[in-house]
Amino acid sequence: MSASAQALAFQITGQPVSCDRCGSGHINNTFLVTTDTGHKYVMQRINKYVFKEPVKVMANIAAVTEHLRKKVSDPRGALHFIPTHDGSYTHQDGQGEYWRVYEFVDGFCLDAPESDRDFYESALAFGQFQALLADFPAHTLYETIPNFHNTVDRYRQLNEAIAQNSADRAACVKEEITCAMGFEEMACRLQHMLEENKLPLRVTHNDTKLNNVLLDPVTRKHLCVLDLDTVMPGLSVHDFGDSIRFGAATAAEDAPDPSQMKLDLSLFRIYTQGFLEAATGLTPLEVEMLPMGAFTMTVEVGIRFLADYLNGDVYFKTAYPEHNLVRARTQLALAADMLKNWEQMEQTVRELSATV
Ligand code: GN1
Ligand code: MG
Repeated sequence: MSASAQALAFQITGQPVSCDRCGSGHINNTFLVTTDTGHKYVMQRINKYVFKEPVKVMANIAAVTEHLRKKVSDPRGALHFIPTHDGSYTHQDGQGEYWRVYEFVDGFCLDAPESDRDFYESALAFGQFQALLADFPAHTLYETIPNFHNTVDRYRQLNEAIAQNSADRAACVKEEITCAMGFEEMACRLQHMLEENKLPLRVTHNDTKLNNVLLDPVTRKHLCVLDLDTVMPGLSVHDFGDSIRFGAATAAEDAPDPSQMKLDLSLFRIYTQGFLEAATGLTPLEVEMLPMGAFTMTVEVGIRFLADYLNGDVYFKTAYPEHNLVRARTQLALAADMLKNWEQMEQTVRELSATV
């Protein structure tokens, strides 16, 4: 059955007249559905390989968006999911695939900041997201991907992928493996601090890429954050860090030449400013660990791309055979550049936290 036919399972207004692929996520398939009454919806097929329990993913999202909706003054400030005719937030089709639909909001997402202001807006969006959810009962959320940002476990998975070598690629990535192992001790420090209760568990987004922020087409101010699949208890410094990894970089996540990939310290400063302004209530240690969050998220996704390459590209969508390897190299290059700029990152955080 066509994608457009799936929309009929939901309580949408009108009959679908078009259903076009959109979005740039690495996991789900996204469509824009327009109906004969002019209503527009975003419909997504949830990736079952990644999300083993889509119904729990949607239970988390429904609870979180409901909480946000009560707090935001602009209705565009929280996604509005449409139930099926049976009153569920997921529809399972004849092939066993899971679908969901939310109200389209006119806005745009960026893969790279076009101005300092855009990036600052994304910092406000993710900082505010965390602040608005500070009083959400974190224990009621399902852990939809266990150990999602447990970097120690991500290294375990990398070692497993190396040992299994199921795609017979390990011999070609020795250099990348050595580089990744060199970062291990430092990249695992935050996880140890969490286990020692030095950092608080909060409700976090966990996938804070710039392209997961919707900006207003007229004012370019942030409207809301998208891609709520991984909203779970987590570390604030991880949310900060993933935004830096993706947005405060001089090249795209999958730039083919890793030598082009550096940390942009000026964008680092702008994001830090916005995040500290909006994510109120961070502890002094959380603030101090912000640079570590950036390094950790960069290494972590680097080793995830590397492990997926070794496993034969089963997790992330890829556009060509070496795509995951290219991504891994570029992320490891960014992590190395962060180490070169460590003192400046720490200095920036110290300076801005004293004034915000
Ligand atoms: C995936 O869905 P998307 O593209 O926003 C991934 C993130 C990675 C990111 C790397 C559920 O995010 O964890 O950081 O790719 N999401 C999941 O670009 O694994
Ligand atoms: Mg996304």
